[in-house]
Amino acid sequence: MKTAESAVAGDAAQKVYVAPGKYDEFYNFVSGGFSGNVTVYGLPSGRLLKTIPVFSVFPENGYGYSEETKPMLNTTNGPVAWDDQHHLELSQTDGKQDGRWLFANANNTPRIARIDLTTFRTVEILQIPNSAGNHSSPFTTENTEYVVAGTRFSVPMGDEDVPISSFKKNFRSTASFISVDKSSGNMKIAFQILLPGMNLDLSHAGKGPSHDWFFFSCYNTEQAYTLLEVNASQKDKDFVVAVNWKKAEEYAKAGKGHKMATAYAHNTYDESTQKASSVIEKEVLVLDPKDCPDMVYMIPCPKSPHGADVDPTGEYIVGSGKLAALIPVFSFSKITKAIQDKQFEGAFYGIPVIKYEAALHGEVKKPGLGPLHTEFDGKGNAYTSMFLSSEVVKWRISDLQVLDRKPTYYSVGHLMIPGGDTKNPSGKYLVAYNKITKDRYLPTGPELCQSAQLYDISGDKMQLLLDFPTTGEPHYGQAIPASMLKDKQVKYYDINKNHNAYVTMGEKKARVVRNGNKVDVYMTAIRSHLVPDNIEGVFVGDDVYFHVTNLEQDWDVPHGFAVKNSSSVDLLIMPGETLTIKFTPQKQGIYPFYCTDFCSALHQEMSGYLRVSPKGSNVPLKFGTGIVAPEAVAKQ
Ligand code: K7E
Ligand code: CUA
Repeated sequence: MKTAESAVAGDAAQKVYVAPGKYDEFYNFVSGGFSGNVTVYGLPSGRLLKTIPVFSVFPENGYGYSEETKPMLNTTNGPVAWDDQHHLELSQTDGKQDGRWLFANANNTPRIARIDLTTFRTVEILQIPNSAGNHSSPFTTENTEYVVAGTRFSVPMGDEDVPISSFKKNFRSTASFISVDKSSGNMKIAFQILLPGMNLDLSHAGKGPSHDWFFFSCYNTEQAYTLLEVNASQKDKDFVVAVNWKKAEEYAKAGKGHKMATAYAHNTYDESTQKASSVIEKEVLVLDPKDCPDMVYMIPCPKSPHGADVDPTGEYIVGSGKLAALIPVFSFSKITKAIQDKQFEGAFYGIPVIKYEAALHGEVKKPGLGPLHTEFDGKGNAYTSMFLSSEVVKWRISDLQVLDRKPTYYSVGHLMIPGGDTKNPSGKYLVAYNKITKDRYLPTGPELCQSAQLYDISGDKMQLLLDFPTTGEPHYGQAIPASMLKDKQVKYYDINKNHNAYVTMGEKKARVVRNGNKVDVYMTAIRSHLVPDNIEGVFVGDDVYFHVTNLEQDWDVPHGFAVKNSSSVDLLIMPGETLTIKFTPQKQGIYPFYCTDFCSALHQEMSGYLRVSPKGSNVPLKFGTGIVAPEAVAKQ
């Protein structure tokens, strides 16, 4: 009998065992789905190393609560402190991972984030206008020239007020090409390509011979706007949309686009001031395929495709119709030839549709049910997730033969091979990110844990090694050899380069300053005390800002800070860094504050008192460490 247990062979435990004190071989970045954040695991152990807050506030370190980080979550609709995070992509140089940045998408309020891999911090978030459901993102071109973001929901351009039933006339999808500055990494929307009303889905850039191209899958070319379950599943084929981004670039330079007034937030984190700022951009350049011949082509793809994956050579493009009983594989050289020979079967909204047979390398027959996503091992094989039949299917690209299949537990979404979407995959491990775990873990009430599964793919047959729980729904992941990141980590911030406006350079400079009803507390933290630790002369209704500078200059010595009854949770301040928390006391009383990170033997002593007096009382402003500092002066 083939049970889940017997699927695990005897040496699995050895293969995932990382002895105490030893490092894992890979960092695995996993999308957090509806948690909005990104988590980092070690492979092969599956040990959770870190949560990187991106699109959701994170009480553990005050992300989104501290005054410094609040602007990161700003949008044109004000602060949006949650999102649905699906896909990740590591930056690339020459089609290979370069270990500089990780890009992440927000689905619900369309945004793209950039995470710095020397600090594991979110350093930039760019909102995407003319988009809704930013699912088809963030995918990078071979040299990270662009990160691309496509619309899931078509919407009227410019948020026009129109009837929903005017979908065909008024609704459009867009593919945004976001340029990434080579040295700073700063993102900018270079242009948006206007596409017909339909739903764009997962996509990938070409590589090698197909370097200039980008391939998006799309569904709902029926253009349904209600009961999509039925109405968007009518046609036998939807499309892979092939965009020549080099041409698009030329058209943009030649002034073929039109500038459209819009609004979107661009948030950046400045390492030297340690402060995020948010700017509202007002314009975007839109390219219409009507004005730009040879820029966009459609390739018919069976049954509501959910992905387009490009193999390491750049020659093969795998479509995955989630309702299809086969996997179509397109050939880039055939696509190029079909375009030259004008082998078209018609047009969709004026965009030429290449004949299916003319673009096709071949079909993988009877691979399984519900093919979703494909990754590659760099040895000529592809691995496709089968959602409905809950399995991973390994097949050979050259002759399209199925070589192996292994069950997943259960309903696998994406697969991930480290570098599996680059020119240079490491064909050692494969991770399946699953949707359902029912009987796999100890039950935890109605909400069961989310999960990933690790397979060894180094041999002819795949071997299941490990189940490990994840945080939030794991959609996609990326993994990179640990050796590419571990020695580049920032250990602490140089206090002499701290240009935060509220930095306190040493305990002698610690002070409290009143301006009207605003009180700025310039506080320092070092093992094991806070200065000042006694503060009086603060009144009910004052806006008290605690600017806490961690004076340590050593790795792994953060200090925390929290004050009783503050709604702004916690701060976790790295060595050399300043963070600010706002507290508006509502009642008179004594408010203890303390360090929340166990930093030394005398951590429990790292605390102090704030006295809050009734509004209008005449308690003078005083602060210090147990004494009233003589220089305490209230600036009125
Ligand atoms: Cu298939 Cu959002 Cu990538 Cu999940 S998506 S599985
Ligand atoms: Cu500082 Cu505990």
